[in-house]
Amino acid sequence: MPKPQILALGKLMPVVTEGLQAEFDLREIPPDADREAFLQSVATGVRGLACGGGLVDSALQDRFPKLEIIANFGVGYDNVDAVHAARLGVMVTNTPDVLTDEVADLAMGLMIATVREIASSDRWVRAGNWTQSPYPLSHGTLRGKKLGILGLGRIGKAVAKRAEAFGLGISYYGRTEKPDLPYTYFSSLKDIASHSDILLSVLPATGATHKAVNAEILEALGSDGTFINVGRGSTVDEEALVKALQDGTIHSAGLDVFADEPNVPAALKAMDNVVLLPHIGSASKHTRNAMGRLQLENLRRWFDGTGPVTPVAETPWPAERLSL
Ligand code: 8YV
Repeated sequence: MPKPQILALGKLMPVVTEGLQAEFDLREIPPDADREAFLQSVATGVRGLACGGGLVDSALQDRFPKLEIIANFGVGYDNVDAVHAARLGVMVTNTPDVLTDEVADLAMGLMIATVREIASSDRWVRAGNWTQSPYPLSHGTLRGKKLGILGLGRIGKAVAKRAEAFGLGISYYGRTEKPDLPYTYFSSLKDIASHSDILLSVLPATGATHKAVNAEILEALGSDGTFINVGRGSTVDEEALVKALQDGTIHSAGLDVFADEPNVPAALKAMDNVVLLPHIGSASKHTRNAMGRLQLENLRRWFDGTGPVTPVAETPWPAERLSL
């Protein structure tokens, strides 16, 4: 039996490439090749896509008549049109759980770095300012503060658990209330923003969350408020965020994700009350390797017939397809 043909899209972790080379007929777009011509040449044979980034929209999916599975690297799969895949009967998998704690750790670090001005203090020392005078007292503190978490999924819960240990009052916003959890629920984004000192977003990118954090929400957060984002950049109106930071509508922000990565607005780079990270929530060797192993395992298990480990909600397994 010929090995199933898998097409690599974007950059894969070495652990994934090595596994795919050993166990599958792996096709990679040569760096100097004409992408279109290459895709055309493999289109009729491809049964699986291993995605390390890039859009897998309906048009791309339609090019592969034998496509069975799209194995995405990352818990977020907004780059994949999973509804279209479901209609085609194509399985979509992601890499949840293995990155939860890593991202939650980073969220806490980013929050503390922003509120206690760690990055700007570091710049202060390097610039030689300490020999002239002590660093000014930080405007913010976590002591006695209220944290509002947008999106209490796996990562949001892991953030909440850590924040409890820091003594923060915790509330959350999401589609549904989770009565088994000891945190205050808000069904309105504006209400949780008014209630919170720090608003921390783990929201995924969906039609419903697009630019959900807008001027009105930032205004509700208020002039002492801090906004932290480790979810997706598209969930924030970035122009409104820049303006809110510039005119003091909110106090500070810590951002790991942006609307147009890797491009970060110059206005944000110019501000000292903003901590900017290059989307590194899950980016340790340990965790990225674990994500890679899970991506590979999804492909293995699909093709050996035992079923994917982590199918996304739109393509449940084993089960009936969602009726779309
Ligand atoms: C990754 C992420 O950086 O898992 C996600 O959804 O945002 C990150 O862990 C990204 O998917 C890698 O391309």
